[in-house]
Amino acid sequence: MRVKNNIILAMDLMNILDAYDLSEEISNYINTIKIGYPLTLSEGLSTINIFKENFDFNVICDYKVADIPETNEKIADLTFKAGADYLIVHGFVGSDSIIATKEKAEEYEKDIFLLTEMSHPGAKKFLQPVADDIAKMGVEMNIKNYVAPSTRLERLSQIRDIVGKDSFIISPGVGTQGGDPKKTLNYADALIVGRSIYESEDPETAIKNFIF
Ligand code: 3DU
Repeated sequence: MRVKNNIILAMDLMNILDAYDLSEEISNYINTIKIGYPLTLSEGLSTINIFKENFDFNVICDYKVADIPETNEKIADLTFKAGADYLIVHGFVGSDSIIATKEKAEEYEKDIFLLTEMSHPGAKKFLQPVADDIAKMGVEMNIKNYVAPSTRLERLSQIRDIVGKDSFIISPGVGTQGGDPKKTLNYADALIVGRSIYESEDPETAIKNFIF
């Protein structure tokens, strides 16, 4: 995937009109957005196609899928059918659950991102101790795309070492959560940025702070 300016906008707005206006304002600077539960539960899966048709964005659906294989498969099917290019899947549920989403992605000629460690403080307790193993499992499964935190650069660096230089890492936590965008790009291929842009009075200027 080619991510323009190495920035993925986390579109965590609660209505499509605001999201559409923001997209118009900054579409010269980005070509990839991440949609999560806030927008999808507010406005439905059909929002995906609005961004595809009007802006030609790559759309990553951040549904942090974490269920049994049969349910994961249904979630993946609905998400890719709705037009998503990528689906973010939790790693801690194990390889069978991940395979279910990966195979479904392949049916649509799309792909998944494997979530290793999260960026918030609470992730240290349960997720951090197993994150290296999740990344190693991803490598064994031939997964190419990963999510890893910008808020703990030593962890991001370690995960990069495990998944290798040819894997694609996207990293949340820069800006509002405290991660340093420039240093993050020493290890990650693209930044995920939400509030620092969409809560700004001037999103266009805000986005420029993340372009190096
Ligand atoms: O903190 P921000 O507003 O820049 O948004 C970060 C986005 O990335 C947001 O959608 C959040 O749900 C997602 N995310 C993390 O912040 C941390 C993770 O480990 C995984 C996803």
